[in-house]
Amino acid sequence: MLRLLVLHGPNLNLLGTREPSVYGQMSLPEIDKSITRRGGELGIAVQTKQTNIEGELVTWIQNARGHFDGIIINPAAYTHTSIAIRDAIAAVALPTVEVHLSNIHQREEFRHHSYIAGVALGQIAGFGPTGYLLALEALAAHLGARSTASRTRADVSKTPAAVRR
Ligand code: CA2
Repeated sequence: MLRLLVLHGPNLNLLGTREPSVYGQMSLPEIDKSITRRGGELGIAVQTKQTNIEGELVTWIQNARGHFDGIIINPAAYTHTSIAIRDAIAAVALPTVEVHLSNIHQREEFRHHSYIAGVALGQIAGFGPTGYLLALEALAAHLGARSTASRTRADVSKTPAAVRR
């Protein structure tokens, strides 16, 4: 069973209580429930966590190695400031999808740059909470394709060279 870690950054615990015109009406516990439910349908074990502290995100990313197959992260405002989170993602080398509820590229100039995008498998922005479900599907497809590829390589290497020719 695939294991994915879903991380939410600062202020996302306020979802559903303020700024519904930008971030929608769903609360974070509701979003987490829908991610976990979709994970169950896809055969993925999901763990979700939120923090307002940058270093905590760094530690959780570092500790993901060996416990998770991939990471989904909405680093919130740290997207635009955190070299530490970028370095942790690069160091842990787990496929990571960056998610934003809003379309950061249509918003203020300072939100257009992401320190995370360069080390992420991909970025999903502007689809609200559905973005997390799309990220689940994307990671499941990526990891499924990778394990099929490594199985195929293993099968090939077990086949005697004479048969392979
Ligand atoms: O669109 C996103 O998901 C963001 O990551 C959200 C961050 C923002 O700094 C990024 O540029 C884009 C802000 C999260 C704040 O969440 C709130 C939720 C409710 C009320 C106030 C803030």
